[in-house]
Amino acid sequence: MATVILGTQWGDEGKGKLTDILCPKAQVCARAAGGHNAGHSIVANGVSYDFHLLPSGLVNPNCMNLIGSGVVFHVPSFFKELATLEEKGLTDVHNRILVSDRCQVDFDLHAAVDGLEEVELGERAIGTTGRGIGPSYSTKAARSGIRIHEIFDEAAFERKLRQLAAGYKKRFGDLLQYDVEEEIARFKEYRPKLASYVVDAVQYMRDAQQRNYKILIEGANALMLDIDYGTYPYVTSSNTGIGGVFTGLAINPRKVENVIGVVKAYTTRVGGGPFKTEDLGEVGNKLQEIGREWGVSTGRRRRCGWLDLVVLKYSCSVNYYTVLNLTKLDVLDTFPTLKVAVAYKTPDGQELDYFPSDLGLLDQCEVVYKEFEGWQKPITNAKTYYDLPKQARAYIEFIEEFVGVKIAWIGTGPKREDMVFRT
Ligand code: 2SA
Ligand code: GDP
Ligand code: MG
Repeated sequence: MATVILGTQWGDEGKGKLTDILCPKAQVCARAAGGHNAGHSIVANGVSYDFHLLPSGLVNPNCMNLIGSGVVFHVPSFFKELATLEEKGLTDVHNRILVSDRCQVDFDLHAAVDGLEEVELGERAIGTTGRGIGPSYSTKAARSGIRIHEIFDEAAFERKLRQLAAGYKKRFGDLLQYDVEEEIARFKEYRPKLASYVVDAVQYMRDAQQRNYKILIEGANALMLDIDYGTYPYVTSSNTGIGGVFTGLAINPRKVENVIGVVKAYTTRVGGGPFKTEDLGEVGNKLQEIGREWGVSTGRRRRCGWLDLVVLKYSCSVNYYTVLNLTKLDVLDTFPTLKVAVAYKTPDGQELDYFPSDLGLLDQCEVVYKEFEGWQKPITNAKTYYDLPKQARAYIEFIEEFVGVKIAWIGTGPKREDMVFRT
């Protein structure tokens, strides 16, 4: 059986923390999409761990971890991240991580191109993480990308990489600061080191499912950054929603019993693009400071604002979450009043209760808010649902009713223990 954990908003909802909490029940923790643009922070046993390319299941000593075929794989980040986790005291990490041989390789070439494409966009820049994610998925779709298994055919690998670099050189000329021969030399070192982690992930997943292993799939980024369903073009370049799970991992769809949507109790977004409830004043600053809203991979300040239930309802309509995890509710502890977006009003007065595909129309809309009384007391020590103040419960129950999906977990602090489970 499998459980999928997905971000419902623009990322950084706290997917890593829930993955860590559910891992003891799983034999395999897998990533299906994205790359080292993800940033998942976990606070466990007094230590804080950051994950980018690797699955968060590595914190759990009994869990095997798989990087699925839909991931774009940056080789130096893989080794660096494993070394950092070891320095922090995680043991046996090298024996608990496997990588699909069908993953596309994310080269430093792709990162150089990512930067140049952002410069070309000027004011309309996406605000990418600069990790080469867009160019890696572009070369994959253009069929000029290189997969992990190809690394091991040295001559063909070198020919393909030189060809890829030459193509980009034609487009960007001297603006492209990239030495393909240096990258080729680095791969001579990576090649033997990488071999032991690489598997045929289709076979691996089939065996795991035949053995009835419990599989936990850790989503990266979030639905509003999905290449098809997000705020295009201000998105990442993978399917971050439920679709990406099936293309990125050969999993039997009938085995997926839970799709958990992780929802931050307010909204954040890093990078450019529409964000209707963004608050550029006191509320936004307060959420940013109390919530410690900085990017885990790039250290960028996250934009902040109230919870947007139009977004959440739309996210439910694409991903069909079976339950939700509301996170960071404690960040709202000191606010006397809270607001949530319940509709968008068009210039002709029509109320939209759905998220429009047309960003031009979205831009013209005003947000319709509903206000709530704040609870104004700390909730971090709550152990059960009824330990939460009644105003917090009213907030939770309104969200649940609005989107029609049960909130089964409530995050009340960054630590593993800071989670209220509701039966
Ligand atoms: P990219 O680099 O091509 O995937 O960027 C495209 C857009 O996707 C956004 N994006 C993210 N948004 C939130 N969190 C992400 N991960 C890191 C984190 C980000 C960081 O957990 O904090 O450290 O800055 C992430 N990754 C990609 C990105 O901001 C662009 O809007
Ligand atoms: P992810 O990308 O969805 O895994 O989320 P990130 O790790 O990028 O960002 C979430 C941040 O909030 C991390 O620093 C977590 O430690 C922290 N966090 C997660 N859940 C909670 C919570 O319920 N309360 C508070 N205060 N922090 C939380
Ligand atoms: Mg994150």
